[in-house]
Amino acid sequence: MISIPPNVFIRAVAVAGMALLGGAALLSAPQDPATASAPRVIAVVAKRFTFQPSKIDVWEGERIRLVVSSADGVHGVQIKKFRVNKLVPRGGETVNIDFVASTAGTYEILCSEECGEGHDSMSGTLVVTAKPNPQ
Ligand SMILES: [Cu+2]
Repeated sequence: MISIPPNVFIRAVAVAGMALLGGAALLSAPQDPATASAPRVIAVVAKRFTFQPSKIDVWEGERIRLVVSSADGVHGVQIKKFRVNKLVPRGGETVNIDFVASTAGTYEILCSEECGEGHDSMSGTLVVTAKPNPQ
């Protein structure tokens, strides 16, 4: 029978343990911010009877997060093409609206909550521009 000196055994366990820790650290390493697909965050304020900004420009395929708050009463944000329809409460609390601008085009941003006399004319514009082909 081969006997292993205790100090060698301990050293082997320590090395194996560090290798495991190293592997785990690699797996949980944060993504490079340049390649992470974080959404583009756009703050929008809804107020009688406009959205500000009234025109939002994004690229086709971009992940978008609208962070919407109301400057007065309850409003709604609707972009039919991207199945967006969310209430924005009174009081300034923000609502996150996440979607992917998957198709190029010009789309209406509508208020989906009856908010007063100018409600029917309360709209904004989302312009989704196709990315130029890389040559
Ligand atoms: Cu409205």
